[in-house]
Amino acid sequence: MTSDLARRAREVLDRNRRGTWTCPSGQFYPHQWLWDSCFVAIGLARSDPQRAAGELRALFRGQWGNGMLPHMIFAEGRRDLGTKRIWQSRKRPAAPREVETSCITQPPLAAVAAWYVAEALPSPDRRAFLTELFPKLLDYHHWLYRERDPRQRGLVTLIHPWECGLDTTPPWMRELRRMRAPWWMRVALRLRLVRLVRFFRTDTKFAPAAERASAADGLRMLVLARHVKRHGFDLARMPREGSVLIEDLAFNALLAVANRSLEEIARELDQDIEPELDRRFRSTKVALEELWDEPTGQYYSRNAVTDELLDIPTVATFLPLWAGTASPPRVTRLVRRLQEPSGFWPRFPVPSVPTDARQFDDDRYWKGPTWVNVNWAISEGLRRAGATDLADELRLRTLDLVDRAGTAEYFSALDGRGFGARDFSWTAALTLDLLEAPAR
Ligand code: 2M8
Repeated sequence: MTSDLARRAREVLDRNRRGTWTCPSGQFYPHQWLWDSCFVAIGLARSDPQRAAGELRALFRGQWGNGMLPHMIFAEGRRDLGTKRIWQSRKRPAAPREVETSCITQPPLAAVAAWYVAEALPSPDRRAFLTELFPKLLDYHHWLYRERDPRQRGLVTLIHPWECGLDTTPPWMRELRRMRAPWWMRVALRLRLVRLVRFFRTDTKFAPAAERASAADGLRMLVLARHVKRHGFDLARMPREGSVLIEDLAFNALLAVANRSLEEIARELDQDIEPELDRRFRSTKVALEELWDEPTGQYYSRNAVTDELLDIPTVATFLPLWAGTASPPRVTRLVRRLQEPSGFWPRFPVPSVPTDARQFDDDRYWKGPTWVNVNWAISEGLRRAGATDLADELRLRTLDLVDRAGTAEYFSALDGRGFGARDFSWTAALTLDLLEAPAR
């Protein structure tokens, strides 16, 4: 399987290459996405470190004057009926002039990817690359803490589910359903007119609607995007009532990992992280553990307004393993939970929602299917927690899944069928990393 799988993965990445950057999928996702490009860079780091470095440099074309890295940079000259119109970034003073971007962010993996790539670069290039990226990465982390953790709780608050990467994950969708919808949306939902939204969507032209975000979830996300826009995409201006403000588990766990990468980069460059930022980094490690729920033995996201834990189980519960913040008893419980066949360890683990949960949906986007990027992150976490055998088992099972079903966007956890895009870049890129992992 190995050499053929690697060849197929490389072909996908070559087909999706757009000059210096790589789109997630030629058909479905023609633009540049933040965490997708980070995974592409990680996957390419060892086989093509120069392209991987270019992929990350291209992300900083979109960096805003205030430090934010946007979740999307739009490809030049692509007709885009839907999303570009929502943002209109050029109307924002802090947005870059040369490219159009979205006005929200996505999981902050840029420092993580930069460190993976740097480790693969020959030493003179490595230093130049890190010297160039370090101040930009610092600006981004400063923005995250300044703008998104104004109360200094240690956790960054997200203002839209598109920021969390696990877009339609059940806890977020439950919070969205609680939001008061405008009258026209209530009418549309009642009369089931939301199905009309499908006419304006491109994804359902390429994949069965059952595999994508439901029309109702999609409409609620658009309504929330308009709400966020009315408040300048600015957390400080957003009303506590009527907004959906979440201290997201996956995002903050990945932030803790990224903070550690930034510390590694600083050490490599003989630089210091200034004390104020360093204090914020430490506060995140502590605050992450406040998201643990002892009775159920899981981590959850938290509503930033009510302080309620959003107690629907999802795969995000395993990401703190990579952050390295969990105590040994918590690690033991998580590792045991991960291996339950009727929950997170069916035939093709790890489902985005456990198979025994009411919310589990075999083929729908982030509501059940297995995703390669999450498996990859969990396997990094297991390795860090010392569970190397299980990490390796997950690695092999993930490779087997891609070998059977191809480089799909996501897969059935029950029977391994591929769903969504078939030429998906992070599946291809991380397959390369998983194939090479024993050498690390
Ligand atoms: C999905 O999100 C975009 C919006 O950002 C979409 O639904 O169109 C998510 O899976 C997200 O995590 C991913 O980065 C993006 C591109 O692959 O697609």
